[in-house]
This record gives sequence, C-alpha cells and structure tokens, in this order.
Amino acid sequence: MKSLLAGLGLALVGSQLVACAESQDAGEECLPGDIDCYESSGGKEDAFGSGANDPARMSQQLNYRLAELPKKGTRTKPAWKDSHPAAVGKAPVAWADTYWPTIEGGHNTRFQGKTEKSPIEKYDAAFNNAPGCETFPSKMYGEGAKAEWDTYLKCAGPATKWQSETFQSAGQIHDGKDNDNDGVTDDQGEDGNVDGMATWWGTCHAWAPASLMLPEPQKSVTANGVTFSVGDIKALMQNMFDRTSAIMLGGRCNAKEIKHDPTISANDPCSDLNPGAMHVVITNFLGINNLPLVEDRTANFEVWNQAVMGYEITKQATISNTKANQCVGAAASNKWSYNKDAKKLTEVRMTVQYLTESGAEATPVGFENNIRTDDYHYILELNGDGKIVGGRYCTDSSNDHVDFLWAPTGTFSASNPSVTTSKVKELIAKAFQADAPTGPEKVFTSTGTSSIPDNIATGASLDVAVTGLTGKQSLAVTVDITHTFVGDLTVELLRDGQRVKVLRQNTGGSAKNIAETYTLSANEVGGTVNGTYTLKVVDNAAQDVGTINTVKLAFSAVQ
Ligand SMILES: [Ca+2]
Ligand SMILES: [Ca+2]
Ligand SMILES: [Ca+2]
Ligand SMILES: [Ca+2]
Repeated sequence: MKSLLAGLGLALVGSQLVACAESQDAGEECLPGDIDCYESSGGKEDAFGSGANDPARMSQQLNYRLAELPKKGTRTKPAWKDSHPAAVGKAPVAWADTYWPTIEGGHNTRFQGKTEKSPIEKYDAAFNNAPGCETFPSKMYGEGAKAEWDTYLKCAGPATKWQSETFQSAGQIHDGKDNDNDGVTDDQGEDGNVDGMATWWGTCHAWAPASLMLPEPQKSVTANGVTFSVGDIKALMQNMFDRTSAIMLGGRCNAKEIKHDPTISANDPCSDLNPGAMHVVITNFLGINNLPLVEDRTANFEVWNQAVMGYEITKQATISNTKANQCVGAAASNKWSYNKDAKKLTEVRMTVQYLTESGAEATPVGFENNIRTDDYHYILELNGDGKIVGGRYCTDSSNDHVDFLWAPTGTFSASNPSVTTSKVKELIAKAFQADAPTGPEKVFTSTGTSSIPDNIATGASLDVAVTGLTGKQSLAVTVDITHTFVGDLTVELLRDGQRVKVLRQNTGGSAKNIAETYTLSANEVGGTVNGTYTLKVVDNAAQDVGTINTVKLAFSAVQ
C-alpha cells in the first residue's frame, strides 16, 4: 500500500526528532511536528482542524467510520517483504536493538570487547581501505581522555573519525574545552550532562524506522576480509537511517511538565496527539493496512521514538455528555461544548504495544521479548455519519499520551559522509544469501525400514546416528516414504528426541508416496550438530498406511 504514504507532508526526521536522539538546533526551518510550526485554531477546539492533527497528513485514503475500524491489529507482515524477499520466513517482522548512546561511543562502541573492532571501525576497514587503530581509548571523558583520543584519532578511519567527532558533537566530551560554559571541562556538570551531551542522546530515531523497514540479519557475514556480526550490521543499519524521510501527525510538546487544562484545545502540542486522530491512524495503519508506524510515547519534552507493534481496543461504548465531561475533567454539564460537529460520543480504552530497546548483541534479538504496552483512555467525537471528527483524553491519560506519530516513507540516508548506503545494503543482502558450502558433503543414511501405523499419534520412526561433525553445518534431508494417501501424514525431523523442523504437515491430499529433499540452513540445524536424528512420520487419518523406506542426511560445512 505504498500509495497511502505518497506525497504528504514529508519531513526529514533526523535532525528534528531529537530523542534518545539528537541535540536540538536552534533556528532550523519549520517542519511538521515542530511546535513552532503549529497553528492553533484557539479556544476549546478538538476537531482535527487543518493543523498538525489532521489525519489526512498521513494519508488521504483513511477510513474514519468507527463501526468499520478493527478493534485489534498486530504488525505481522514485514514492511520489507518486497524489498528483501530472501529474508521472508527467516527474519522477524521487527528487531530490538540498543539506541547506541552517543556518550558511550555510539556506533563506534567496541561492544564485543576491547579487542574486537566497533561497527564503524569495521566499516572503515572493509570499505574505506582504513584498517584503523589496534587499541581503543579507555574512557570517553574525564581526566586524560583528551590525550587518549588525540592519539586514537590519528589512526582512525574517516567514518570512525566523523562518528566520534562530529555526530551529535560527540568530540566535545573530550576536546579539552568547557563547551557548555558551566565551569566543568569534559566531565559531568550539575545538570548531569557532559559539556552539553545528555545520556539519552543516540539513534533511536534511526532504530525505530530501520527496525520496521529492514530485516534483522540472522548470521554474521564477511566482506573484504572483515567479519561483521549481526549486531555490527544492525548498528550500520541505524547509521544509514540517521536521515529518514517521514510523514508526521501531532505537534511536538516542549514543556518539561504538562499542566493539563480541560478548557484549552485538545490540539495544543502538549495536549495532542488528538486521540481522535490517533484512533483513526493506528486502526488504519495497523488494523487495516499493516503499514509501519512510529510513536513518541512521552507526552512531554522528552522524545522516545518507538516502533508501534500492535493495538487492542478493550472498551468502546457510547457515553452520555454528562459522563464524557466528567471523564475529560470538564465542569459538570449535560452539554458537550468542545466540538459543534459531534453528534455522538464514544468512550474508548486502547492498549498500544510498542518495541523497546535491548542491549547491543552480536547475535539476533528479534522482538518478542521487547514488547511493552501503554493504555490510553479517551472520548471520541462522531458526526451524524458515525465518522470520527475529533476527540479528547480523559483525565487519566491527559498528561500521559502519545505526543506525535510518524511513518517512514522508505527514503533514508546516512549523515556520516564516509558511510555509503549501498555498502550497508550489501552486508544485509549477504546475511540472507544461502549458506555457501566450504567443503564436501558428509552423508549419513538410515538402515532398515519402519511401517507407518494407521491413525496412531506415536507414528513411525527411523533413526540415523550422526557423529564426527564440527562447526556450522547446513543440511539436506532426503526422504523416501511409501504411502497411499500422503495428506494423512505429518513428517518431522528430531535430534535426540527434540524437534529440529517440521518438514511436511498434512499436505499433498490423495497423492501417493513422498520422495523429496528438504534443505535446512545452518541456523535451523543449530549449534549442536551431532546426535541421533529421527525422521518421525505420523498418520493422522484412518484407512491408508505406508512405510518409511530411507532417510538420507547430507551435511555441508558453512562459513
Ligand atoms: Ca569539552
Ligand atoms: Ca562543561
Ligand atoms: Ca514528547
Ligand atoms: Ca504532542
């Protein structure tokens, strides 16, 4: 549904959405989502208006009819399925990662130990012909840091140098100057920042869209003699998403403390995202169209960009004007005085699932263990056609709600002048190439046969002992089964009694016999390769019977 995203309110996210992100530059041009750009309609307006809360900013093909909007939606189809077909079925729909805090080194963090190069150092070594430094400074700031960094920067490659010096002014924490004039040089001041740098600065504004728009690599890859772990590649994926083109909804709140006043507009940057606009966009993007969506989940000045993974509406019921006024904290009245177009009010409770950060990991992380939830409580305003025309948060959500929503359009680039997007894409492509065998196959074959009993869950088994293999192995399983109705059968491969993979599950209908080869990647085979493999065949329906004739296992060592 690419057309849904076309041509609406495009904005560069990188420098605007600072957040576990970037410092805020004064005097930048006015872009959507920026508080300074917001045009208030004044008064107690809570219709969308034509300002920052108009859902049409995100798409002009949205369904606004409440009765037709799904009550539940989950991100199940990867946004990258067409751009990375080789990853479909292998990579998860999104991935958790660290936001690579700049104060700890950002993408130039040796997260796999002091002697293993950082992601950006490896990039320099592989693609900029710059092998870089053997040793890494022992500290980021504080006494002695400047001298160590002066030495380091003489041998560092160009991408590493830029990332350590220029990105978010990272070099200021060890340059020997008191950059924020607070009397403390290259160390923590009273505000907890180091010469202006806060601990929450990093690249979550790049992680959130990258985790939705690109597949998480499932194995390490080698390019030009340099080995990149999964975590290295993910850091570089974030690096190339630093400048992300996006469409945005809602004004950005710059207040440290929100003092909610029910008499002001529900579209004030600290009172929005208008819940009516949120309801329309989340249900359309996740419930109907499976489009990528990112939220700033902190209503106040902090910006925490998180990928939205799903939602569920746990309450949706018509409410009287009197009770609605009570819910939003307005003066007692049986008149709803906020939006003259509202003909009917609905009370809603929505739970939003979002993706939270993980640590830096060399191996795949996925997303299942990093889902968190927020609950929102609000009144929706409906017009005479049952369409959502606005909304207002109830008091339990008025200071704690989504600040703004945005969606990446698919256009992105690295801010680092020595990082080329096509090189990072090469690493991702390599991570999903079929395993390249590095030696001859080692073949193990079954002896004897095993008859498949009719409609009995224990089924038939044929064992193959596998010994003497070392390292990662891909596997081709060739089976020969005689049977008079193969749709009755489930066929799976076990090792030492534990399932490795289901090869076939009641497919094939009335066809006779199975003579097939199934390939398993080294990841599917797993780390423990030796053991007793079992082909288990279960006949799940009455009448037809058969025999397992042979099982052949052909292992190939891979990189
Ligand atoms: Ca400094
Ligand atoms: Ca200072
Ligand atoms: Ca915020
Ligand atoms: Ca806002």
